[in-house]
Amino acid sequence: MTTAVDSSPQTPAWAALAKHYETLRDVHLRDLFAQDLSRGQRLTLEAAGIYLDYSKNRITDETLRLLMRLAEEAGLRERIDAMFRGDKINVSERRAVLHVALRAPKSESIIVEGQDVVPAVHAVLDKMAGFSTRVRSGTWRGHTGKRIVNVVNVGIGGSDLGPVMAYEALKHYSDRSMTFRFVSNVDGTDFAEAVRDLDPAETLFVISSKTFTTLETMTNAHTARAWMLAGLGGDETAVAKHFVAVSTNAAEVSKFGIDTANMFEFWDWVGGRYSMDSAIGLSTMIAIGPENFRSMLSGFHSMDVHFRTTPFEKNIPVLMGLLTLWYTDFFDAQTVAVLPYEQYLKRFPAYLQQLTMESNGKHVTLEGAHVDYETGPVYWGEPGTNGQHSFYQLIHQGTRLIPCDFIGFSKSLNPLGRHHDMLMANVFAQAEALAFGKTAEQVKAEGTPDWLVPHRVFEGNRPSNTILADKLTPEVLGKLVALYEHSVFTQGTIWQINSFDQWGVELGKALAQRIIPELEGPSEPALSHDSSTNNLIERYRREKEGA
Ligand code: G6Q
Repeated sequence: MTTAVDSSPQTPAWAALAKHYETLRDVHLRDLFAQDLSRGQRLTLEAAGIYLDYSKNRITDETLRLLMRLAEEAGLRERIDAMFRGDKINVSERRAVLHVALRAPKSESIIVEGQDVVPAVHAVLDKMAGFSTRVRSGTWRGHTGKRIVNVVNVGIGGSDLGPVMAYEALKHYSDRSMTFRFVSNVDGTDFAEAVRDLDPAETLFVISSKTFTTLETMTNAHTARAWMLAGLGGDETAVAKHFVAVSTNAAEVSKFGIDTANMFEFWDWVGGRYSMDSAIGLSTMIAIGPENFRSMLSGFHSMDVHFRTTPFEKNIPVLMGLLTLWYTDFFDAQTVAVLPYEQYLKRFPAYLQQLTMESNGKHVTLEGAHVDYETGPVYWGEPGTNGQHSFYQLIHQGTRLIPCDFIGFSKSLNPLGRHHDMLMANVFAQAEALAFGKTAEQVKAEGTPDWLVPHRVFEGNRPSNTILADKLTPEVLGKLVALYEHSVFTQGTIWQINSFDQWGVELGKALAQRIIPELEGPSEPALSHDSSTNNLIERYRREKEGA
C-alpha cells in the first residue's frame, strides 16, 4: 500500500530469535515447569510494589537472553534517555514526549527549548489543587450561590478515557457527596443522559480539550453552555462560575467565553493518551482530592525511575514489552487480553486500548519505510470473573494464541466475607488452566466417555503474566498506568515506529467535516463521493425528515 522501501529490524538478535522460535514453538509449558522446579519462583520480578510472575510464558533463559539483546541492539537504552531528556522523539510532529515530566518531583529539572518545564508543571498542579479544594469545600459556589455538587467532564479520546478510567478506578477515594459524569460522544444521547437529573445551579463543566477545536467536545461544550444558561435564566455572567477549561489553546478558550484565569494549562509535549496525570486529570483531582492525586503522581514517578534506571533483565515494563513482541512477531499472536480482577478497574482495558493501539498501530518506521513485520497487537479485555463466563472459552479452547495479563490485588477495598479469596482463586486457577491444560488421559481418568473426551481436552500452553499488588490505591494506579506506558515505548522502539503521533485519528477528525454540510444544507448537495457514500447520504437526507 505504500511506495516506501521495506524495512526490517533484522538485527542479529531478531534473526537469532526467529531461529530460536523454531526450537521452542512445540515445547509445552508443562515440560518447562517439569524441567525446572523453581521456575515459578525464579521467573518473577518485584519493583515499586508491583509483582510480576512471568513464568507462565513460552520462554526459556535463552529466549530472555535474546530478547534483552534485541532491546540493546535496538538502542532502547539511548531511546529511554532521549525521551527523559526531552529530545523531540515524536519526529512526525516535531515534539518532545515528556509525560514523565508531569510527575517529576520539584527538585528535578527537564529542559525543553532552553526552559525548565518542571516549575511550570508544579505551578499548574498547585493551581489545580487550589481550585479543587475550593470546589470540594464549597468555597467555590455556582452563580446562584449554591454549592457545586456535580462535575461533568466534557472531552473525548485522551481527554476522556483517562479521566473516566481514573474516576472509576479511584471511586473508593472519591467524595461521595459529589456526582461525576463524563460526556464524550457527539451523539446527543450522551449529553442528555448525563445531565437529565442534574441542577444547572449545582453543576460545574470541565471542558477538556488539548486543541479546543475537537468537533465532539466543542459541540458538547456549546450544548452544555446553552443548557446551563437556560436553567439559570440566561445570564451570561454565570458561565464564569460553571465552566472551566483544560487546554493548551488559550485563544480558543477565551473565544468560547471562559476566562483564562479559569483555564488549566498543559503543553504540546503531552500526548492526549498520556495526559491523565496533567491538568486533564482535574476532574480526578476534584473527586479524590489533591493529596490523593499527588500520591497517584508519585506512583507514576516511581515506575518511571524503575524503567529509567533498572537493567533490562530486571525491568518490568521492558520485560512485558519484549514478551508482547515475542508473541506478536514470532508466534503470530494478534491480540493481548488484559484481565483485571478488580471491579474498580472496569475501564482499564478500554483505557489501555487507546494507549497501546493509538501508540503502536503504525505501519511505517520513523524514517517512513514500510515495516515488514507485525506491530501493535489488538488489546482488549474485561474484568474477571465476568469474562470467564463469556469469551474465556475462546482463550482456553479456540484456535488462536491469546497472551493474557491477569491483574490482581492481595487486599480488597470492600472486604465482604469470602468474596476476595474466591476472586483471587479464580485468577490463579485461570492462569494455571491456561498454562497446563488438561490431557486426554486426565479427562478419561475422570470417567468421561470416549466420544466426549476431545471436547473436554484443554491443550494448555497458553501464556499469561500475573501482576499482583497490595491493594488498589491512587499510587498503585499510577504505577500500573506507567508500567503499560513504558511497555508500549519498549515495543515501539524495537519496531522503530513513532508511538507518539496519531495520523489515523487526525484523518477521522477531518473527514466528517466535509460531510456535515452535505447532511445539513437545505438544498440537495452536489455529491462527489463514491457511489456508496453518495447513496447513503441521499438516503439519510430523505429519511431524516420522514415520519
Ligand atoms: C490522543 C489522541 C486523541 C485526542 C482526542 C481529543 O492521543 O490524539 O484521542 O486526545 O482526539 O483531542 P483534544 O484533547 O484536542 O480535544
